[in-house]
Amino acid sequence: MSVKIGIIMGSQSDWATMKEAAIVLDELGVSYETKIVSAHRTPDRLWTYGKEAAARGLQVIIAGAGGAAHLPGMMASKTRVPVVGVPVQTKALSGVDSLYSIVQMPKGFPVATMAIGSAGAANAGLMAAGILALQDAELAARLDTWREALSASIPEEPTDD
Ligand code: RP5
Repeated sequence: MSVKIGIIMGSQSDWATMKEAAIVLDELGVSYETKIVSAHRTPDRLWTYGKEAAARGLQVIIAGAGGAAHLPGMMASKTRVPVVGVPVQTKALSGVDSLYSIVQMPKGFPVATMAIGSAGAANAGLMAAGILALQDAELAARLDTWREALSASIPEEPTDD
């Protein structure tokens, strides 16, 4: 069966953040592929990936990038496969640059933009799983269990430790 989720990122340096999406998908038993696809350094790779995405059976693309983070938006311009964008935190501008680069898409080419950094990457994994769960009852059950376990792990009262 073809892989349904692509996790792409602009650089090897993004993997420390983007692996949070992969960790969540591992926990949920969802397969995925991981690729470095840079809008600026490997534009031909971006174009080919976007051109082939739907025909290859991808159903969600999680795209993370930092700084002038054009990868998610450019990918959304090239494929109708839903793109979930992750703004990677940067040293110079703390990821606000990434966020603004990803979130302000023009009408017609949406990117579902997550929070800056690792929480955003983890949530991108959950968002992708939730989309697939619409057509996959077993995954839906695993996702419900995952969410219930997280809720159950939250104490009712704070402690000093
Ligand atoms: C972006 O530039 C990448 O997404 C990365 O977040 C940032 C820095 O890349 P490196 O210089 O670390 O390769 O394209």
